[in-house]
Amino acid sequence: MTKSWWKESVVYQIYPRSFNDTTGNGIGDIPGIIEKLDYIKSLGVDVVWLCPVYESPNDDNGYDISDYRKISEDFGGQEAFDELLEKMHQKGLKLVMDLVANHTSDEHYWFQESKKSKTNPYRDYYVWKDGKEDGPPNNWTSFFSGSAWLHDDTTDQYYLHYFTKKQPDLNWENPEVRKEIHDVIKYWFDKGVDGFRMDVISVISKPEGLPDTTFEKFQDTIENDYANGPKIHDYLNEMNREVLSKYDIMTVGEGPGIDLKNGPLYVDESRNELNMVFHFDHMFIDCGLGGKYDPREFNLNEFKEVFSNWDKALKDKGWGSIFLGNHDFSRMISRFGDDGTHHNASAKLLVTLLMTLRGTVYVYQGDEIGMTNVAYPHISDYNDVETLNAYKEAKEQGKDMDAFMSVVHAQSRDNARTPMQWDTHKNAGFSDGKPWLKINPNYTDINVAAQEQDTNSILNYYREMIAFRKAHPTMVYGDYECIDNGHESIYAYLRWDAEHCFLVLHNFSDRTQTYASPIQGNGFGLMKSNLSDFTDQIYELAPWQTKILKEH
Ligand code: TEU
Repeated sequence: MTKSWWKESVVYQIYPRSFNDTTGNGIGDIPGIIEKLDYIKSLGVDVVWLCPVYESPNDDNGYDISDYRKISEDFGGQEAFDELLEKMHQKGLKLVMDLVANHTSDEHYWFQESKKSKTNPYRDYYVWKDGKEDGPPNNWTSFFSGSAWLHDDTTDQYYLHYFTKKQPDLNWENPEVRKEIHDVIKYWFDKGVDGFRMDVISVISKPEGLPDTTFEKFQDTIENDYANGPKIHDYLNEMNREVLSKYDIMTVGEGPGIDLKNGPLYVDESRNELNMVFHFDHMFIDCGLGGKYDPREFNLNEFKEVFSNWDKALKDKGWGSIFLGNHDFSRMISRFGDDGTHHNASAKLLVTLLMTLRGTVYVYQGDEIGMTNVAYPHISDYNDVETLNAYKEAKEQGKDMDAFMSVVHAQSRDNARTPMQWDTHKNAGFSDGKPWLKINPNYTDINVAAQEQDTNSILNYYREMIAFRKAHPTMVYGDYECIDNGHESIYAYLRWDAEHCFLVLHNFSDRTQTYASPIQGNGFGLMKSNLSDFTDQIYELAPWQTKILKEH
């Protein structure tokens, strides 16, 4: 296994709108990040992944870019960005940006030109098609509800949009488009940016002829028409050859449809495509076939299997990404932990899990203080376009809207987007003005300032666990094997290399559990736990207790 800085890194993800506002306009900004650099550094992380900060009309909060080379003035503009990059590098932090290249904003110059006429030089930058019998070219739906096509009167054709209608899909078949994107990547690398997280990269290649799809095909990653299209690997290979391979940077591709079968193809080192991918096998584990708004009960054994299977799939070729939350999902503690009675213990258990699995670890802002889901009473309090569209669709379908509201509470992306809770001052210290999204009312209990003062806090435990991972390369590169015989509440695994062997135990329940170790002898001693009042019984786990044992 080759060693790399990005394999050993812990990445901190910042959703800039919600991080820290220095101007009082209610929106977080880059100077706000600069102000918190010492805080970020104090966590012990190595890399910051910054969600989009480019010029954008913000139909999807920056994931609709109108100029790839311009930093939005809302966030402080280019000067602020240059200062951020310089100061981060001075502090030994790397900066990874978001590349949104499946689509642009409809306000991007390319699209403005493209829609003018069928002969415009930019026409083929996007996917335009004639409709069928007074309807769209095919039956595809957008990821954010409704048809994936919008009719445009000027030329009487439809354009494809996988996401909102203000996010037209680029036509990657067109070599000029690919060249444009390569140039954008080069532009930022030449400025010193240390990598890219590539938004929905799995869907950039569209199937030949754009045929109608079926629900059955949609459920299958191989047959799926949206993702892993016929030329995806050619495009990534070309991008790697033309740009990525020329820089010492990291890449992580994101997207629906990446699974155990095709995931390794993206990251196999001998194939020269990407370093890592984000798959969503564990992130949709509590969703039914209907997706995010079709809830299903969480099952710990299925969850464990996801981690075990992916570790196995990537161990000889490629590298994994370990994460439990981001700006698109509800808060990890509310989904996988206990955000009530066992808030402190379960937040610590989850970070112990993150820091003891093989792969590059990603921590989402606010998780380091155990920020939780929010439950706004009114749909008008929500901002996220995915939530609002799903609500509208459910209403049109005559669903029980009270029941639907509780799914919104559990699943809305806004759960993860509520402003960062810095202290107990007005607006949790996030902004002097009216925040773009309401603050979670629990900020008086859960905030950075309080946790800085408390040696037993989640925040200080995150710091400890990040330092622990850094001090034990076995946690980064070592082998992994799950050894809990399918216990319904315990997740236990070994991590080992030639020198060391660790046994990690997690109790995902609010009852005391005893681990039946299949390993003979009593060779393990306790190294670390999230609870200080543990018993002498090494294999006994209090509710939400986690233990790291080391072989003598
Ligand atoms: O999300 C990709 C994606 O697949 C989403 O549809 C995701 O599955 C969904 O939000 C989960 O409910 C990326 C970005 O991370 C997201 O914020 C953007 O809205 C989306 O792409 C479009 O750019």
